[in-house]
Amino acid sequence: MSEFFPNIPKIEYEGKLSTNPFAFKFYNPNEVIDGKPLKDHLKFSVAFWHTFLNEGRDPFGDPTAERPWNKYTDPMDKAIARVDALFEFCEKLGIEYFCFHDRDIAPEGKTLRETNKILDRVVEKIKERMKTSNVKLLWGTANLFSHPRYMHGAATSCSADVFAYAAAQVKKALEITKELNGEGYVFWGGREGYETLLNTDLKFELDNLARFLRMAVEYAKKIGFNGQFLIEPKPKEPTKHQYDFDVATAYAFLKTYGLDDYFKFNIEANHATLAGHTFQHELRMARILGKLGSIDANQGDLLLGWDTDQFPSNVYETTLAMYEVIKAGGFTKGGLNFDAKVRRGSYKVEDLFIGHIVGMDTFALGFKVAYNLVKDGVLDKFIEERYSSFKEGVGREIVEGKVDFEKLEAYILDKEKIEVPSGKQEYLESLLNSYIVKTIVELK
Ligand code: XUL
Ligand code: CO
Repeated sequence: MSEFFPNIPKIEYEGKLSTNPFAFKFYNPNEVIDGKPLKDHLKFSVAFWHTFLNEGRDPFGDPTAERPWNKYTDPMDKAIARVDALFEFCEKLGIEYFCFHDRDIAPEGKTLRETNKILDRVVEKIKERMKTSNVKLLWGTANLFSHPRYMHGAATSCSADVFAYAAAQVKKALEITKELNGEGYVFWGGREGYETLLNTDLKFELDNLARFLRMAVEYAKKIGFNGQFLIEPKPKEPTKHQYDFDVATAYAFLKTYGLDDYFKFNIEANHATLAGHTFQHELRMARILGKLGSIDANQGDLLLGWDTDQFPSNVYETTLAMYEVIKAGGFTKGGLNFDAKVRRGSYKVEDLFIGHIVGMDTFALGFKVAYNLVKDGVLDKFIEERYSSFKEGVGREIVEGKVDFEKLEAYILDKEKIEVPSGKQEYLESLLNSYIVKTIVELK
């Protein structure tokens, strides 16, 4: 079998003091924590589109990336080569999952029938490789945004033909996701949104989106696909306003249309910040709703207003993210998918490995810090104390529904001393820093 990355060794764990760019410093995949190897807590996944398709093109310049599969010129040969490269890449990094859009893995034909046939050939190839590998499918999805037909959206397009095309495309994508034993299926809004309300029937588009998702739920049931359906919120880009803006908006939509039982969320760090939230906020919202399904692991650049999809390197962020995941009970049919791409200037193949290594190390360390925070219960204790006035007296009566405005007025009207505890934000921030340091120092 041809080696696409002959100069890259199998990436091993060398420990926190290693300076080898091709080694893990914090990610020791088989280290058992809480009865489970670290790899199963984190469930890392490669995003096929960024690693095997992104070539460093931007609105101002041509592709920069050097990619070994580009030696193939025939689109089908290239598609098959990319599958071999994916398996070699994952195996060298010890990554056990990948995610893809239908259009990432295979070229399109003239009709959907032809396209589906081409897709089947690549799916066969993936199945073949899976037989002798630990690499599995985390989730599949359909690309309902690149082709010009989707200029006005897919399920929310003004064209019924486009709605039908998108439906048929998702039908096929569900079938192949099932065939490859995908743990989930993602709906990212793509172009489901609007540029201007001057030409948009907002109510009709939302109704159609709900109709579309209901058909997907029904078809999944019909074919016995048991994967988790995931909505991936994003507020803008490519459209000015995306309907799945953030967790709260998407949840209200699902509730309104009676679809909430069938979906969880796939939270992407950079999408959260575009929505004006922290990554932790979106994860927390999903967690308290019981809907934290999976994560698209990346980071944005807060100075830029678009989705830069950078590899995660910020331990503070990954600590807070993994805190939410642990509190949610960990991943079941979900994981950490690196929806991240190397910078245009990082054009060598080795940069693809380094990007993933830094992302994996950053999440492994974040997990370990978060695990210690949860184990010691320091934040829980603080928060419990902060709301302790609701445990007794009038606070308890409020919670138990035993008082109303009049009773509360009678209670407070003549009270001279009003109790208000300090929020101690600075103390908690220093505690978080201490936990990062303590965790690193105690690492073997
Ligand atoms: C776009 C994005 C997508 C989804 C899958 O911002 O994140 O790649 O993850 O369609
Ligand atoms: Co994403």
